[in-house]
Amino acid sequence: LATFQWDDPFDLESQITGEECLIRDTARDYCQSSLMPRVLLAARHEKLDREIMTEMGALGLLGATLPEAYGGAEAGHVAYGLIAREVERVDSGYRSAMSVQSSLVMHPIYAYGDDAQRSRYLPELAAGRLIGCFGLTEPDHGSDPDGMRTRADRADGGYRLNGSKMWITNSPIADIAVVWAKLDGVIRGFIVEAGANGYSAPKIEGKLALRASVTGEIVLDDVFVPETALLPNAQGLGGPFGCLNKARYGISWGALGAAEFCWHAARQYALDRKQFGQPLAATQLIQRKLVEMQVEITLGLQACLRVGRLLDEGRCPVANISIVKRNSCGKALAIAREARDIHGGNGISDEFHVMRHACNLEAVNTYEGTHDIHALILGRAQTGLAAFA
Ligand code: TGC
Ligand code: FAD
Repeated sequence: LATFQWDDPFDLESQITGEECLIRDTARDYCQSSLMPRVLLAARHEKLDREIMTEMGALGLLGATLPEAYGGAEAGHVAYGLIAREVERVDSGYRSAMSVQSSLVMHPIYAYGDDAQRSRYLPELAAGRLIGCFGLTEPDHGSDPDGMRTRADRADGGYRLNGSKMWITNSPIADIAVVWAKLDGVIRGFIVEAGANGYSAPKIEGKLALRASVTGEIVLDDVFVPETALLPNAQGLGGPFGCLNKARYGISWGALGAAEFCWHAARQYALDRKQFGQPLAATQLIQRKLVEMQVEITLGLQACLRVGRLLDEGRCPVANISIVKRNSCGKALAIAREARDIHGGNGISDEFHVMRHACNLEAVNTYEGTHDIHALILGRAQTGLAAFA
């Protein structure tokens, strides 16, 4: 009889290739030895160490799917997902910093940029020597980015940008921003360097989630950018959404990494903690909670793997990404809350990490398309009827 492995019942391990396994192990070793020891104070004091980006860059964890010529590792989507899972097992904020850089900054420059833009920015971004951010959301336009007010007007030798972006991961520390703005009424992408006159990126203070990640605004006050700042190969909402597809997919793995941490921590706590003369883990209620975690994580990881393989084969409908982004985030959030409950009073202490994950996952469930927006995307894909408005 085959043995049952409680933390990998469907043997995910045997479904990934040797190369994927190596990339995963590199990410895991780094995250456990270097990120885990720092995260408690980083989250407590709302601080992202700048060096984390160069450390990740040195290990090939930034822009991992891009060609080696641009500093990437030419890894597949599954490998990228496995990296996100390991980083988010430590903290969703660290995964945010990594996935914005990879999927929302490097990907559009690679996919929509010209050779000069690729050569100028991608190797520096891959090394983590440059940090990027992605400005789509505005104060009055979150779920409906098509309504954006940020605009670009033609000027001598380039464009003038006016508008503002809100809730932008990395913006206060970013060297460049990929900003989406309407030019002649059509959404276009611009690479804006942070030193440009009229550009500022104030930090948003007081977050109760993703405290180890920096979030800010982008204010564009008549910012001049040269002709060469325009990404030539993206027009319309398909441009930013092409980037979101990549990031949402990575989040689907990442959120389950956070959930795995919470599940394992809850199991160990329940085995160690005795009440009424027995371990908490010996009670039916606790066992049921642990089993729900196991089942959702096991099924969820298989779904992520399947979507990753379809992406690698170039035959993944975008609705599939909504299925896994929505499922992973919703389930991970529920698991983190339950894990916090199993930890009793200790669960509210940052030293046990589970409440930090639960708070983070509140944000992860909201960004990159909220849980309900993904339901509406899927509802439209199933019925042909759009229920947004
Ligand atoms: P809709 O009519 O659906 O589409 C307009 C155009 O866009 C194309 N398109 C896509 N293309 C590629 N991939 C996708 N997933 C696409 N979805 C749509 C579509 O084909 C169409 O193209 P065309 O050429 O025909 O014009 O547009 P809509 O306005 O009805 O969209 C509604 C909705 C709800 C689907 C969409 O607006 C949406 O997804 N809203 C959520 C917004 C969102 O996800 N924002 C994320 C901001 S970035 C972020 O949160 C980063 S957090 C990072 C971190 O820290 O990790
Ligand atoms: P809203 O769109 O106002 O939604 C509020 C509520 O209404 C939600 O529950 C939503 O599901 C619901 N709702 C909206 N429309 C409908 C509808 N038609 N039917 C039913 N319910 C609806 N954006 C970027 O561009 N770049 C970033 O790097 C970035 N990083 C972020 C980091 C953090 C920490 C956070 C919190 C956000 C970040 N975002 C970023 C923004 C994020 O993508 C938006 O917050 C998200 O898309 C939701 O938009 P909103 O906050 O305006 O909420």
